[in-house]
Amino acid sequence: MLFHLQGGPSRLQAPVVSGFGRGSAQLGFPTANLCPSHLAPALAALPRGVYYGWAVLQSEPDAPRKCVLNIGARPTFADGEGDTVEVHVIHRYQSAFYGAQLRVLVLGFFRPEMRFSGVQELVSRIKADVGLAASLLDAPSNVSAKEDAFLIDAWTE
Ligand code: RBF
Ligand code: MG
Repeated sequence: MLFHLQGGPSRLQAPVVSGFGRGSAQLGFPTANLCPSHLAPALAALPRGVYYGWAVLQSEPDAPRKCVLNIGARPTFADGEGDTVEVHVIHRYQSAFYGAQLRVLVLGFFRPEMRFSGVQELVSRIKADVGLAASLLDAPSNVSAKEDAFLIDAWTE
């Protein structure tokens, strides 16, 4: 189906590290930055771009949440220090979760990363990404992906 990853879902698990603090403050889309060194093999199969899937926090293992991800260098901003893996969980959390372990089942690719002419243009596009992810993840095949063993397996660190 359109948007689905060619070789099936990708599975990412890593601790959340601190980012630039910009996602939340400047864009209104907080992102959990995943520690890239934990992800090397999985990332090799994921070109830079925007993806969607399910995210589970170790502290709430029974609550998969819809998410969008950006993998890349954030070319809209000048301070790109190499690639990051940033997950925006579509849920209103009360606080940041640095240090937490996060699992992400990446189901599909939306678009390549782009350089926008300004923050407003980027924010509008992220809103569209989030809306698309929210509705695609209600499709039966994506809902059933919540049962993927990777998401429900016991957590060992
Ligand atoms: N940054 C870009 O420069 N170009 C993009 O196309 C882009 N797409 C994004 C899509 C989503 C769904 C999210 C959550 C982030 C995206 N970002 C993009 C990254 C954004 O610039 C970053 O989250 C903030 O700068 C905080 O590091
Ligand atoms: Mg972030």
